[in-house]
Parts: sequence; structure tokens; C-alpha cells
Amino acid sequence: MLLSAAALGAAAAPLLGARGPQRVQVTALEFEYRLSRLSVRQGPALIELVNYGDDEHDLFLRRVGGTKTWKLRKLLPGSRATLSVRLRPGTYRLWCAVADHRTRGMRASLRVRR
Ligand SMILES: [Cu+2]
Repeated sequence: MLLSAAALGAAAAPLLGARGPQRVQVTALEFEYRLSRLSVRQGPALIELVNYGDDEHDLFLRRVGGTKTWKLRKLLPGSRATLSVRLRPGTYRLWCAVADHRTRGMRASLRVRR
């Protein structure tokens, strides 16, 4: 019985590794970001920006302590776009860089686990 449980565990491990990229959906509204999840595993991730607002919005992403900033172009209302990134453990800040949207509330944090 113990043996078969161990065999199952061994068989399941490669499947877990092949789950593919983590996905996060960011909904943009005036003036906030709503994230489909606040934490993901490290590694490849797809971050989708969906503009449900009445204005144009974009998405900037940067790891706290990092030097690289990822950018998704400004989107028209009703449109969406996806950013493909490789995330390292830590905290990432997300914000809209259009006009003063960031200070008006269009910002969020995403935690990346090991
Ligand atoms: Cu905006």
C-alpha cells in the first residue's frame, strides 16, 4: 500500500512541473486595478490586461529592488493584451502610467512565491 502511494507520488511530480505559465488577469477601471490573484509561483507567467474602463489604460510591471520594467501598450476601452514574463520570487508592483492614474488608484502588488 505504501509502495503504491509512493509510485503515484513519483508519477504525479512531472505533471506538476508541466503545468505551464502562471496566469494573472488585471482588470483596469477608473481608477483601479483588479487582479484575478495576488500571488503566483515563480517562473513563466502570462499577465493579461483587460480594459473594462471608459478611458485608455496601460500596464507597467517592476519587481521591488529590480531594474527592469515591463510595459504593455495603452489599450482602448474594451480591448485586452497579454504580457509574457518570467517572474522571480519577491514582490512586483503594477501600475497604469497614463496621466495621473497611478496616484488615483491604478496600482497593485503581486507576490511571487518560490
Ligand atoms: Cu489608467
